[in-house]
Amino acid sequence: MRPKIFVAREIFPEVVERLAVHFEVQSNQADDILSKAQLIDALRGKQGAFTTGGDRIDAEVLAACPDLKICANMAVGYNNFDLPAMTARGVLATNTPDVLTETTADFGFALMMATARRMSESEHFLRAGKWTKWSFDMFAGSDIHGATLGILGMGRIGQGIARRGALGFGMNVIYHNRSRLDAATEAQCKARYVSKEELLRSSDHLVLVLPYSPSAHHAIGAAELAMMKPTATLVNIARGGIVDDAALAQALAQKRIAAAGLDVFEGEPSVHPDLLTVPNVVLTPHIASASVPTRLAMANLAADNLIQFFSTGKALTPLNPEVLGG
Ligand code: 8YV
Repeated sequence: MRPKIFVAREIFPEVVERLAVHFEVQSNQADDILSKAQLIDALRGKQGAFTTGGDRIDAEVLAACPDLKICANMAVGYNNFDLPAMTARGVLATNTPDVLTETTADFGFALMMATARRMSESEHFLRAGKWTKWSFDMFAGSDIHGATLGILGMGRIGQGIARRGALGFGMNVIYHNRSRLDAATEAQCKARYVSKEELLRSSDHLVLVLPYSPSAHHAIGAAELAMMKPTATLVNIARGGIVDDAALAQALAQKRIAAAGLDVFEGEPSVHPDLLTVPNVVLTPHIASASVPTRLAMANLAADNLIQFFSTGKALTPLNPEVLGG
């Protein structure tokens, strides 16, 4: 009998077709947002799950779905998984690293530029019919070239942003990370390791690319924002919850920092109402990895993990390989 899998959200039809060659597939192509009870109902009796970042797999779901052997996440981040609970139950978790690195770094850099050069704010002004004359300081922002780029979280995507800044725009790149990079990688990225405090105090443009974990919750709050330059910009392409959105909205309203660019939000898809009313913020709906080729590569990698696992007992990008045994 073919293994049964559930695809939790709508994905590319050709990827569902690929999966259907190997599995009995139930797919949420209607793209309904499932409650936990509905997710459990759909996963009961399934051996595999194709999930996305919004599908929470926790101890309760695992206990209710004892047949589940693998959850393949179509995302590099996996804070929707309770990984220790999955490991304890022998459920394999996989993610989609590497295939989205450059696309996401492109977007982080673009969001930083849009923020520094006030692109959203000025477009709204133009669309509202307010552009009646030239003026010397109309939407004058800050420069990217030659500025100090700070990166908090220096994994693959952080390194991609550092390379763009240093090699493409002559930026002075500093970073802070749980662990310092080796000298060769630092040299490749032309990045200098600094303390978190120095990063906050010295960055002209600070980009957040760290994974979410409880210890990263509100890593940027009122106290951290107060250390930043009043001319600085902040970009978050990592996860909602890393920034205290209420504190950020207040800092932006009071011009304690110049501007922010946010692709991720606490409690998304809800957005803190104060962020919707401050002008000096560029807001995008969690699309940093959203180029068509990259989203297809992510979906195919998640599918490949399911196919490999059920045909060979291995996976391409396991997060808890210890459950696979020898
Ligand atoms: C996804 C992401 O779009 O990969 C990640 O971690 O945040 C995005 O690329 C999102 O998680 C949906 O799965």
